[in-house]
Amino acid sequence: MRKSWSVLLLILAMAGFASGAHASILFTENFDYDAGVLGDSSGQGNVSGGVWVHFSGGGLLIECVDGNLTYPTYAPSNVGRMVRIVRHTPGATAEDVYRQFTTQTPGVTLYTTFLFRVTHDSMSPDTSTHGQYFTMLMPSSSTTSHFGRITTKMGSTAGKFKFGLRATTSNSSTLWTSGEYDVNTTYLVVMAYEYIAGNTNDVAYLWINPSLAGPQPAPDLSQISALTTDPPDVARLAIRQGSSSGSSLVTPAADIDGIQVATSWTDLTGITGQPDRNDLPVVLALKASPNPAGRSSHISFSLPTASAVELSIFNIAGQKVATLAQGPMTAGAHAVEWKTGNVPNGVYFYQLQTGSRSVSQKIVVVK
Ligand SMILES: [Ca+2]
Ligand SMILES: [Ca+2]
Repeated sequence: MRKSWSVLLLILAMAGFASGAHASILFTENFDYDAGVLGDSSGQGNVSGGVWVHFSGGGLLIECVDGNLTYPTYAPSNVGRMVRIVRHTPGATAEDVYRQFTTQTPGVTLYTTFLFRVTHDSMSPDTSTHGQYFTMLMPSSSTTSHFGRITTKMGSTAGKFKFGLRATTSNSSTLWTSGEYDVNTTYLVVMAYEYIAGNTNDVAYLWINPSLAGPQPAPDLSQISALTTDPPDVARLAIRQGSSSGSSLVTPAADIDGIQVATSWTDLTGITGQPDRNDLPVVLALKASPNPAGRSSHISFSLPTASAVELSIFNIAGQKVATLAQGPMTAGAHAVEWKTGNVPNGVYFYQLQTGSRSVSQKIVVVK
């Protein structure tokens, strides 16, 4: 490659990065941390380096543990570890943590997606009104105002459970999925919170195992907020362990991985390996052009240091369909052509792996 092209590509790559090519993705979390306590602030450590903030409870802690959750139509993820919520007895003290993101004001829809696996069938009974919630959004200034609570309770038979959605604590009912889901199975969960100026008009939506490949599908559940004063802003995603004293209302043992918070449905690709910490090398500006691709597309990226890389293409079933580059590469800008050949039209992911880091993006093929 001529030097002028290298410089141009580097400039383009840096410009794309600096101008917020992924501005609508507020954060991606693969739990690329050491094993240990995720967010506790009272001496047990904080493997996230303060990215996750302890705000309530103690005793049973939310921990980063070995292993990853995967789901076929989510971008291939094998990055870092996953987080574990520990099942606990009613009334027990357990930890709650949040991760803060850029403050959002009315006029946006916040999409939260993650992989979720219940690992024990002891949880709130099917007769429970609200079950116990394990994740929600919060404002920048409060940990007691909650939007888009996602909750679980047992199903009608052993080994099954239901997902619930409650738009806000002002809503008297929790809506429940008609379908029942299996313990020890990984599900793709998407919750959207449509944040509209004015009171009692926000809407929460929930999808279980939606297709991310096309336009936003009809939700499994939706509920209009009954909140009579609009939230001042939305800026935190919480993971929470809940229990009510004297009852059996508890969050189940569960694992969570691959969290993404974005402001559009089309960004929910399961993009992995976005920098969780500043001290790890990152890949800048992974981009395909043109996208949608016809007969070919050029995939460009910039390496901050010389690295062994692997650039691969996956279909939405998570099967590798091409390896475009494999081996050592110099620091700086690179571009690799993908000749789409005889792959069918559809959605694919291009993934760049450097050491323990992996970054994926969506590409559409239309020939
Ligand atoms: Ca992970
Ligand atoms: Ca509103």
